[in-house]
Parts: sequence; structure tokens; C-alpha cells
Amino acid sequence: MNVTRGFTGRTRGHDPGLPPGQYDAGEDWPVLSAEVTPELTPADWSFRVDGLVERPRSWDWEQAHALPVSEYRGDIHCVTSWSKFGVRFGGVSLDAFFNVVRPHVSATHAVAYSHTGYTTNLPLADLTGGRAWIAFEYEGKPLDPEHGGPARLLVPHLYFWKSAKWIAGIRLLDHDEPGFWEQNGYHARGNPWEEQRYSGD
Ligand SMILES: Nc1nc2c(c(=O)[nH]1)N[C@H]1C(S)=C(S)[C@@H](COP(=O)(O)O)O[C@H]1N2
Ligand SMILES: [Mo]
Repeated sequence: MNVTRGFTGRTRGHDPGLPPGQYDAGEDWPVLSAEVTPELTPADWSFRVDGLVERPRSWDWEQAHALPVSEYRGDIHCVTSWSKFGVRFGGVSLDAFFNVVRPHVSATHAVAYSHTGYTTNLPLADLTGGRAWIAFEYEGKPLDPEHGGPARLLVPHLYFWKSAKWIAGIRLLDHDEPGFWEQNGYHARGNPWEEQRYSGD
């Protein structure tokens, strides 16, 4: 992750931190929502992990905040071609939730769903190993409602549509099940470094 970029200055021309077909949005952080931003307070929020797990369970705001804090510093990439460098999110690693529910060996895929009904599918392997978070904070402040606050999924190594805002839960499955954008032609995995934008890429 290019955490030193802010100190060294950006290179003109091709930036090695920029996946193919992306541009640097600089300070801008565009809002992309298929839904109206919900009025969701921390008191209303909950997060559930179920499906192919040993012990399905839900966490409320306080319970989720009792888990170890974990931070992401790095870049994010939207399929509409903007990227942001060197952002900082605070939250809890999904590993901490999975340690409690214990995914079954048969679990290979996941569907993440929002309190609004938005869904997105991912390989389970993309949610483990310290690469995915339930994020509550951006740059040290509570996540803005339009960016998914009070809590969103964060899977920064994949295109940002996988990072479901207003995250409500993750269901583990033994097969892949297309989510909202994936049913509309977007890629099942969405790796920006391989430009997996649309199904067939
Ligand atoms: N619930 C929900 N989550 C969502 C979306 C959405 O429409 N609804 N859009 C996705 C897309 S396409 C992107 S690029 C990012 C946008 O996040 P931002 O609005 O914070 O930039 O959220 C993703 N998560
Ligand atoms: Mo996006």
C-alpha cells in the first residue's frame, strides 16, 4: 500500500498504484448509491453472520465495538474509474467475526447484504486474511451516512461496489450467488488489477 505517496508527491503520467483504466480522484470522494441514504443510527444498526457457519450470530453496535479495532490504510477503486489514494478507515476485521461464527469447510462464497436491501457476492477467500473490514470510521471520524455510515463493508482490494454500505450481514454459501450489480452484468469477483469490470472480463 502506498502510504508514503502523500510525502513523496504524485508522479505525473502512469502511477504504478493506479489499476488499469482508473484515474486519481484526488480529494474528491464521489457518492454512488442505488438507494436513498437510510436513516440508520448506531442504535438501529446490527450485523449478522450466518449461512454455512457453526454458530450464526448477530452483533449490535456495542458488541461489534467490543471486538479488536483494526485499521485499513491504502487505496480504493470504483468501477466507474475513480480511485482514491491513501485513505484511512477504522473498524473491525471480518476475521474477528468469523473467529466467533466459525465458517463451515463447505463455505466457499458469501453474499453481503445491506439494511437497505442492496446485495453483493464475493468469494469467501476475499473476506478473510486481514483484507476485509466492517468500517465505522473514515479519517478518524464517524463514517458519513452517504458513505455507508454508521457501518459499511470494506473490501479495498476489489472494486468498491463490493463494499456494501449500511452493512447488515454476510451469509456464507457453498456456491456463488450474484448480487445487485452482478445480476446486472458486473463481474462476480471484481479485481481492479485484472480489470474485472463486467462478467466475461
Ligand atoms: N448499499 C449500497 N452499497 C454500495 C452501493 C450502493 O448503491 N448501495 N454502491 C457501491 C458502489 S458502486 C460503490 S463505488 C461504493 C460507493 O461508495 P461511496 O458512495 O462511499 O463512494 O459503494 C458500494 N456500496
Ligand atoms: Mo462503484
